[in-house]
Amino acid sequence: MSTKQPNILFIMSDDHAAQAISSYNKELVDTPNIDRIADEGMRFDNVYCTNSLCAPSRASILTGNYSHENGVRGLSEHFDGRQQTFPKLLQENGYETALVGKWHLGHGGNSDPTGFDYWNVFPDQGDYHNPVMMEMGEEKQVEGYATDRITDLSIDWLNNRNNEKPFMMMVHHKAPHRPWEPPEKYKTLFNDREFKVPTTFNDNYGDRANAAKVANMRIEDLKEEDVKGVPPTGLSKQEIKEWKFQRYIKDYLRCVVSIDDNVGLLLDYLDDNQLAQDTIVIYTSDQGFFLGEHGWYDKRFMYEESLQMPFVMRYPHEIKPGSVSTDMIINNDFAPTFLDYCHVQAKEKMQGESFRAIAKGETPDNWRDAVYYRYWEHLTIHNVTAHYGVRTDRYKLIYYYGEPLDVIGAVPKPMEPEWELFDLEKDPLELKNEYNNAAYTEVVNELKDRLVQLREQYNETV
Ligand SMILES: [Ca+2]
Repeated sequence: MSTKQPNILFIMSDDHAAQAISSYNKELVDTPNIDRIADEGMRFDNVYCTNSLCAPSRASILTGNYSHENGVRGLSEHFDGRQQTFPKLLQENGYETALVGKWHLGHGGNSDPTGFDYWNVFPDQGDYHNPVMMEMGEEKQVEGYATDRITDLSIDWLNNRNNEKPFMMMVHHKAPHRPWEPPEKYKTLFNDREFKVPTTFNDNYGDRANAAKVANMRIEDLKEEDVKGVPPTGLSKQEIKEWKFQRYIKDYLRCVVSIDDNVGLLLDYLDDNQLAQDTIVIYTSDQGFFLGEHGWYDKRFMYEESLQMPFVMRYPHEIKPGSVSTDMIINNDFAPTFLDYCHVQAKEKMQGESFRAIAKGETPDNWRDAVYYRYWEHLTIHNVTAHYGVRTDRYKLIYYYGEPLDVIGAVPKPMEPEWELFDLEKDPLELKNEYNNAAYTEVVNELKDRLVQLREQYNETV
């Protein structure tokens, strides 16, 4: 084990589904540079977001805590930077720290980034082309394509950092978030390719909760600005849906290819500056995303495509090249893990746990066997019903409680509560709700008990 404090290079994109990384799935797109991190380190196959939405996931990553603890339950709830975060703890313990790219946790008051010696972020979502950025609070327009410029700015900072200190840098891409605008050079990439639709593309939500039926994130409803054009005349409803899917997936993947190129530039930088050995490199995304599965785009649901975060990590001192972990990890675990690697103690206990031992291939005996999930933002933009649930290695139980509670922005329209149970071994695509199947009564009761335990463990009272 290395006793030296390592550097951390944390690269996170926005809405990048694991399905669109070739280390996870060879069918869609080649991402040789992201794959290189996995090949030279570990690929984590069961990393889960605890609230599948941009701002809440970012707040959990910084604090190591669930949304109700860090105060960011939905997109309209701003982060209070006075609370404990891992960048602040590292900064207080000798690290030089930086953040470039998407912040999305509010501005002004106590919401601007804290714990960073340097920050340069988009106001809110940011733009793909010639974005305005806030450098330490000062607005400046940056010429060019966001993904490229974020990388340039990150490399500039690395070149000018204090070489006496270890560094922790967060590189947060805006891509491949809606409206999926690729760089000029990739605008025609995949033009001659027809992508296969996912197996569940024509899901009719027949054997599921009402929540799936009423969600407003269907491929056929993508707007003209999303697919950058109107379908040719004379197409059937199904043909229009398939036409929109091709437009959507191609732009999404063009954005992904550009991210992968830029990941490569950062890896080259580490090599060229003899930093690769002592730097922990992570590539992840703030949550998963539907790429036509269940006929959807977007996220929010506790279903697999949205719940899973891609996560690959390289650290030559401790992680065996080409290793794979299937242990259940949550985004709350990132902060305690980084502190563990850097030999820094949190002042207040975080809800996540360090998975440093897992990365070494030594899973602790008492490692978690269930994950708790909570989506709070009831019926906002995509009409997804508020829910919470538990996932074990085989089952997933979801409770759509259907209340806005006091979440800022949530819609004050209660929905009839309902449950879903999926047997992931028999039904990995999550098409059949087994909640009312008598054969699963015992399973349901056990999972309900587990849900109560987890809610108590994490101090969730509503
Ligand atoms: Ca996101």
